Amino acid sequence: MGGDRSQLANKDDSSGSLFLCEASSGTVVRADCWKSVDTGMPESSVSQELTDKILAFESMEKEGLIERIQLQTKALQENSEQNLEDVREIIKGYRPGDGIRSVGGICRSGFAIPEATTLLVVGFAGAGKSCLINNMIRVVDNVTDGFDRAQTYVDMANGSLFLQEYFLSGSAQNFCVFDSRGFSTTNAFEDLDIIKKWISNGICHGEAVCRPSDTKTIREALEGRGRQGHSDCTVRRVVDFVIFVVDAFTVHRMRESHDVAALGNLAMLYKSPFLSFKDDVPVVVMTHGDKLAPQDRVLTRIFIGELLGVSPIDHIFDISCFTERSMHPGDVDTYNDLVLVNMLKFSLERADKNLPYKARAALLPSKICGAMGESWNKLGSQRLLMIVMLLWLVYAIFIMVVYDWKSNGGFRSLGDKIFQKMQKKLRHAHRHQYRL
Ligand SMILES: Nc1nc2c(ncn2[C@@H]2O[C@H](COP(=O)(O)OP(=O)(O)OP(=O)(O)O)[C@@H](O)[C@H]2O)c(=O)[nH]1
Ligand SMILES: [Mg+2]
Repeated sequence: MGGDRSQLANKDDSSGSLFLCEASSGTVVRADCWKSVDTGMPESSVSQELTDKILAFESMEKEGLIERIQLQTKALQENSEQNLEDVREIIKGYRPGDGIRSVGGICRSGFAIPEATTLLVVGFAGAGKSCLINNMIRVVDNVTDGFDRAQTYVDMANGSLFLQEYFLSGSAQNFCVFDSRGFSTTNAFEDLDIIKKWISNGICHGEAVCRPSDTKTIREALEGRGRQGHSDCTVRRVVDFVIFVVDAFTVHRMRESHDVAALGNLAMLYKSPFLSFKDDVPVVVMTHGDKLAPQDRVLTRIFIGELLGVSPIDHIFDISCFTERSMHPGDVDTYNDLVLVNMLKFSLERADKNLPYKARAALLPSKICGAMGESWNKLGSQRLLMIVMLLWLVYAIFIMVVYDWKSNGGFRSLGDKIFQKMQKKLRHAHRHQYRL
């Protein structure tokens, strides 16, 4: 089903930069709109703005935020084991569309609910996307080995080159996560084009992700590694929500060295309108935090929030990924795993919130049901009680009438009466004829 959801746009985007497409949220979006958002300004003023942002961050009052992050951490650490179990159960029992609320006069049946909710994991090369997916499998399936299904790379020059779909077996086939090729730190425009294609056309397992600037070695790797299967036989899925992975250690270094070009690319990619669903921007997962001193880790989280324009407390999930193939009891960090499942729960809720509506014609039954639901809600409890009592009264009268009628012979006696009347009329007519 995922493949035929109506909002998948026409694959042909060769008409140039200005085209219209229906994003997964069902909204028509101009493909060139990020240009006015992020690159409308000359490059030098963008760099200046980022330098100013870094300087402003250095002198910014951060104590309040640091304290709130520490409080949040402390609250999550308390009873983390039980909470982890509870959220894990919620995720395992998740069904697509669970988070739908009736809005705009449309109830649940008016939404195009997918067979499986699709979460796309994106981020720079080496940020830890594949590793995060392995950790999702580990935590949701509650296993200590056999979770390293996505290939991770130590060497950033290598890396994932294909879109790969993963179902977390604990969640049956109700939602899947897609691993993707990492963004390049040098050519964000190519990545913006790739994002546009993923969101407009949908994504499918095994699809190669090529860039025009790919070197001969990478082209050969794409060809060689992709030899076994063709992505055109796999289901094309609409992206329902995006998880944006950011390497805290690299961002910390970029900030310290005032690497405005790389930071600018990061912000530009994050702010691509194609990654957002109406007003919901991608959830941010901050990885590699374990490589930083605790103070730097919190500061980097706040800085990423400033750079991307999101709350470091509610919108950035600080998850350090477990990087080995199997886990020993001493390695378990329930707090970290709780943050991970909370992030998944948040993503699934946002995905459901932004599910597109069905086509206009299919909406009528849902509108009727929505209107009925609304008028039902409008009725006060007293009025409702009166209606119920009235209905009972009507029902009681009906039963009494039927009982009375039945005890007088019901249909049979009525038939007899009609028959007798007809006989009488016939006899009368007969007599009248003879008299004449
Ligand atoms: N210390 C630490 N290492 C991590 C973390 N997350 C990932 N890594 C390591 O970082 C390296 C890159 O991780 P990957 O998951 O392959 O990164 P990726 O984003 O999938 O990279 P591409 O496939 O190239 O786009 C691997 O060696 C991981 O083990 C983390 O939170 N902490
Ligand atoms: Mg990868």
